[in-house]
Amino acid sequence: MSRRLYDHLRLNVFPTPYCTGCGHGILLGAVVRAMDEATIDWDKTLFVSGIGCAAWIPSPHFKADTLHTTHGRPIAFATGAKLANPELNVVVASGDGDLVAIGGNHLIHAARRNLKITVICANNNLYGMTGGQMAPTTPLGARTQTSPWGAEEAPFDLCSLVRGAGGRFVARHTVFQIHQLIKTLSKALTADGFAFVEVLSPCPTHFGKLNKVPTLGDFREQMKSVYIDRRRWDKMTPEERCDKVPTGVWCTDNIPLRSAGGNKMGGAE
Ligand SMILES: Cc1ncc(C[n+]2csc(CCOP(=O)(O)OP(=O)(O)O)c2C)c(N)n1
Repeated sequence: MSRRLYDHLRLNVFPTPYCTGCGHGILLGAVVRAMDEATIDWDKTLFVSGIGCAAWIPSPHFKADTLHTTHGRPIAFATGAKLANPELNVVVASGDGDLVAIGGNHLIHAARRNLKITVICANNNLYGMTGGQMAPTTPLGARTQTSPWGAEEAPFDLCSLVRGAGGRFVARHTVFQIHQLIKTLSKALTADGFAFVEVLSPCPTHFGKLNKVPTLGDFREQMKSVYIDRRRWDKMTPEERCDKVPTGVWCTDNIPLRSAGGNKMGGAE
């Protein structure tokens, strides 16, 4: 990272509390670089997070205004801040458990309302901070502390969920696709509407040790084979897609708001 960017970090709190091989530190660096690339004014930005390992990305590490809130509620706090001061860049950075499990309802309604905030979801496929329990993002068959024989329920496809709810800028990358990730984050930070970026982040401590991906290198190989660029995905057959997940950007800035439905269905003019 260029020395200039260190000015945005509270260097006295480093090293981060993250375990060896955790992807959250890579994401932390990517957010700082994306802020710089998008020339966002740090003094006009508020970072909001909930509770969990990922929730520690902005606070205490960023030298910025940060709201470290309660588990599942960062989007609710972010909504209040944005409505109180629409000029503020409001950036939520937190975990999948925080944003999609306990906080899932806030997420879909913020997307539906097209609230102009940026939500960065660090998805490590489980609840990391509390010991690695199964989450609604745990892949089918994956072992966790609370699914020792493998998860029996299908996970949410977070990007499809947010797109379906009305999110305008929706994207997914792994922390290993670092250049695309920084570029996408910088676009999400300046998107004209609700922006959601899912970032697949390895958790060797809890996920890796139970699923034969014990090191960051193992995760890189595994993620490279599962998470593929959506341009490749688009050309694949349903059979080829079955154990793959597309990455990239789904931008639906131009979709019309769904206000005409009432008339078509015989509702009031
Ligand atoms: C209301 C409430 N329920 C549960 C908890 C316990 N809790 C703290 S962090 C956490 C999981 C965080 O998981 P995630 O958001 O995926 O972040 P990670 O730690 O994996 O980065 C849970 C369940 C809590 N603090 N508050």
